[in-house]
Amino acid sequence: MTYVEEVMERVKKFNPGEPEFHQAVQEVLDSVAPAVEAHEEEYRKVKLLERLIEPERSISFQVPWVDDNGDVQINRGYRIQFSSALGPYKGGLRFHPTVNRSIMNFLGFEQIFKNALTGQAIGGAKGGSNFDPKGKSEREIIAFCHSFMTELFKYIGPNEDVPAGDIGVGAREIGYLYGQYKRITNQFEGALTGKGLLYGGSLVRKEATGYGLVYITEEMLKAHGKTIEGATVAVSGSGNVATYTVEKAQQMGAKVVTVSDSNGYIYDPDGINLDVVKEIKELRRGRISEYINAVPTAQYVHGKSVWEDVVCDIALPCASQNELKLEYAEGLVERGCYAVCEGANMPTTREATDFLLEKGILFLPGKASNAGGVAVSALEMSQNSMRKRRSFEDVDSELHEIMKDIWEQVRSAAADYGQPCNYVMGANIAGFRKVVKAMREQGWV
Ligand code: NDP
Ligand code: 2IT
Repeated sequence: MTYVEEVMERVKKFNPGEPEFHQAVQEVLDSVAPAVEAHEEEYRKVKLLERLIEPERSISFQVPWVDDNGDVQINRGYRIQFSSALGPYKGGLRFHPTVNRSIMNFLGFEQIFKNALTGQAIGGAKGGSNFDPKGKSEREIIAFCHSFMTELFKYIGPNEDVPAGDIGVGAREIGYLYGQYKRITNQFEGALTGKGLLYGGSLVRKEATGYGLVYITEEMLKAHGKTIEGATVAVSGSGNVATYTVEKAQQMGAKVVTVSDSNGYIYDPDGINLDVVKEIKELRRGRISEYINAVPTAQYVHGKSVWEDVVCDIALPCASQNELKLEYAEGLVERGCYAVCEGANMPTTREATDFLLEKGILFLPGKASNAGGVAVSALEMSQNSMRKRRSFEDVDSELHEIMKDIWEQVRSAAADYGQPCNYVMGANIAGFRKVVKAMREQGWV
């Protein structure tokens, strides 16, 4: 067995029943195998891969809270502090009923390499809870967030671990979490990012993941003699990442024809009206099906994924893991799609990814293409440390530069290993090389 195969066996043995975690590790290990081979003796000796696949610290805790009926509810909270090789642990919090150890481990593991690509000094982490914010009252959300932080505060801090948002956690939840952190610690400091603008949040953080996705998509397209201007783009999801992906794609001249949620999708042949989406999702916290009340010429398709029928040039999956399956990828390619760039984390299954690469579809993996969010989180951390506030234009232009730089790292690492169009390999190797170099320079601790 090769070293990579041995370590994959180990992941499965010590983390049984964690398919998403296995999937994320398998993809990284397959990509970095050639880079590992060249240094196999050294890496085996320092147990490099065994260490990378084991979180430095993994915390799970009870989150009791009282619902509006006066009944006590209980959820499980997590914080997986995966790697501090490059800086304080950094990564989002997800509140969604599907959250379990596998989802947390996969997200925390991916975050190590994504954060490395940003060039910012941030380690990798993830956290969250199986709490379902849907249908909860404002008071219940506050009660949950306060209880969650009452335990989490012990493990975080501006130089230790800095959580942010993810699915089900936006500026509202970060505000409630931050309020409780401040009460318990008596410190007004940058222990969370994605905060409100009045108390230490950064301009552009809200937009960063979506904007960054479109910036790097354009870099990749340019390198292949194409542009997003005039292209028909399909987006899935209608949350934070999807919304600001649509916004930037439209600003850059694309026609975006879809948005979705877990119930169904909207197809608007005239191009998505983003004011309507924001009104439904950000102001009213409604469902995307309501779009057709405001835009009767659009279509709402219930119970189906965007990827089942849409005709597009460019696909930007921005909802959740494994949403873009092989059969959908086959259909997309048949209907003329030539680029897929991931806004969500691991939205494309392994089979679909392999198929798209085989077909020569331009494919950017999430750990490169959605890194703009965490990159601006790091800029928020530095503004908090300096007690400084940067303008929208200033942060946006740095985000743009970071995404161009990520593209360059991904492109050149892929080329270095003789697979010039395999950006999955490029992203994994480029991130891996940085983490390994930092570990070596710190004496492999
Ligand atoms: P939001 O909670 O704002 O939005 C999530 C969207 O995805 C909603 O439209 C939701 O629909 C849909 N969705 C969630 N789970 C599923 C599912 N299992 N099946 C179908 N649709 C689903 O989250 P974000 O926009 O922040 O996150 C979206 C993705 O982007 C996630 O993969 C996240 O990890 C990733 N990401 C987020 C970053 C950030 O800065 N926020 C940064 C980098 C990556 P519904 O309302 O019906 O649940
Ligand atoms: O997946 C991600 O990169 C995020 N959810 C953002 C993490 C962050 O710390 O801003």
